[in-house]
Amino acid sequence: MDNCIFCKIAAKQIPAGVVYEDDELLAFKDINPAAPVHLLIIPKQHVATLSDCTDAHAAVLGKMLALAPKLAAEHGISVKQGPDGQRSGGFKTLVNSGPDGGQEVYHLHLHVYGGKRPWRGLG
Ligand code: D5M
Repeated sequence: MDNCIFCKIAAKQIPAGVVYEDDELLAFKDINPAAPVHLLIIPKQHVATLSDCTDAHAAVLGKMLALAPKLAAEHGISVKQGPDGQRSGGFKTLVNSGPDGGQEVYHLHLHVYGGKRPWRGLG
């Protein structure tokens, strides 16, 4: 899509810190990280917002969510569980949708945040 910054990243027209790529998805480092690890997972095919998604997008949405724990593992932010059952580590996933949802870039993206807290502006 013309003038979509994430389409341009997907098309390699502008640089990004790409951490994963396949036929359908791209993941890259957020340019303005709010946490020590802050990644964005996007579909290569343009869809502006989660509100535009239909049942036809269910597979790619599932792939986006399924990629998050794989990237989390690669970046050292998986949920870990000790022998006593105590969990540590972990990450947050977030999709901002529309103005009231805080969306700034209108190409669907899944944020993945993790690392030592506090994180900027995130609960
Ligand atoms: O978040 C949009 C996110 O996109 C925001 O955290 C900054 C990030 N961003 C914007 N431009 C770039 C480029 N060029 N590379 C990497 N990251 C970028 P939202 O959910 O729409 O509020």
